[in-house]
Amino acid sequence: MATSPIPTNLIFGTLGVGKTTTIQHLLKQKPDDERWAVLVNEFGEVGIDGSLLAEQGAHIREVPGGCMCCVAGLPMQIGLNRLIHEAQPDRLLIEPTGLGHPHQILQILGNEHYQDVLRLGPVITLVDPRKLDDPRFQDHELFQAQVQAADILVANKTDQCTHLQLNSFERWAADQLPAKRQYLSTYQGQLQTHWLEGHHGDALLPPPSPQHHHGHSHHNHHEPEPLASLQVQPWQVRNNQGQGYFSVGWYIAPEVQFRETELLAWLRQAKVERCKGLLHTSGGWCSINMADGVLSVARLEQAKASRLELITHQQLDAEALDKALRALSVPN
Ligand SMILES: Nc1nc2c(ncn2[C@@H]2O[C@H](COP(=O)(O)OP(=O)(O)OP(=O)(O)O)[C@@H](O)[C@H]2O)c(=O)[nH]1
Ligand SMILES: [Mg+2]
Repeated sequence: MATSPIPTNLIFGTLGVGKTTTIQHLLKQKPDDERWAVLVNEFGEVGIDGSLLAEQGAHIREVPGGCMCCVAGLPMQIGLNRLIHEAQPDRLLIEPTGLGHPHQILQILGNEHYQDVLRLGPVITLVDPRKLDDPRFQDHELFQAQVQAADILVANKTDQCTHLQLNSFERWAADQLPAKRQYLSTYQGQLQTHWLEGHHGDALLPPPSPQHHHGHSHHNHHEPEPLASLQVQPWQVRNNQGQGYFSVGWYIAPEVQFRETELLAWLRQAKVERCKGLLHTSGGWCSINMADGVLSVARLEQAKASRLELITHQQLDAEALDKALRALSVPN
C-alpha cells in the first residue's frame, strides 16, 4: 500500500543558537494522534541532544560524531532509514550539527531513494542577531550556506538582543538573495508548527568550496564507532575535530556521581565555546547547557547514563580534562 511522503523539516543554525530548544518547543505542539520523529546529528561523538529531546514523546535517533561531510554518507542514511522504518512518523524534524554544510544533507534528502518517502518542507535557519556583525560568523562559508539554504530565517535569543541588533537582523534578512519566504524573530525557539508547512524552495546551493574539502585533510576523517556498553566500559572518553573546532565527550555509567557545586564551578571556568551534558550529581540528575558563556542547569528525573561534551576552538588536552573530571566524581 502506498503511503504519502513524510513532511520533513531541517532546522539549521550555528553551534548553540537554539536548534534543540526549537525542536523541543515544536514537539510540545505535536497533535496527540500524530507520531513525530527527530534525527539529530551532533558534532561531538557522545550525543546529548537526543537524550534531552527523548522526554518529549517523539521517536529520536542520533547520528553522533563529526561534521555532516563525514557522516552525511552512510551513517546518516542508515540512521534516517531506521528512524523512518521504526517510527513510521507523520512528521520528521532533522537537526544537523551546527558545524555541518547544508549541501550534503540536502543532497541526501533530495536523492531518488527518498523521493517518494520524504517531502521536504521549509528549511529553517536560526540566527543569533548578536553574531551578525562578527566577521567570524558573517564570512564563514558554513554560516553563509546555512543562510542560503533557508526558506525561513529566524532570529532566536532576541531576549538577549538590543533593538539595534534586531533592526539590523531585519534589514539583513530582507536583503538576502534569493529573497526569503519569511523572516521572524523569537526567543527560546518559540516557533509555531504552521511554519513547518509547505515546500522547500530548492535554494540553489553552491557545492562546498575546495577550502571546505581541504579542511578534511587535517580532520580525523572517520566514521564514528558506536559507544561501548557501559557495563563493559563504565567510563568512556571520545574526541572529535573539524571546521576549526575540537570536542571531547564523556559517556559514564549512571552509578558514578559528581560533586555538583564543584563540577559546575569547573565548567564555568573552563574556556569552552559550548558545553552540554546530562549528569548524575550529588544533587540528583541534571542537564547542563552552556552557550555564549551562559551556563544553565535544569533538574532531570533520571537518565540512563551521564554524558558531557565540551567544544572549543583550540585543541583540547583531553587527558588533563579527563583527570580533572574524574577528580570531581564521588568515590564509591
Ligand atoms: N537567553 C536565551 N537562551 C536560549 C534561547 N534559546 C536557547 N537558549 C539557550 O541556549 C543554549 C543552547 O541551546 P540549544 O537549543 O541546545 O542550541 P543548539 O543550537 O541545539 O546547540 P548545538 O546542538 O550544540 O549546536 C541552551 O542553554 C538554551 O537554553 C533564547 O532565545 N534565549
Ligand atoms: Mg542541539
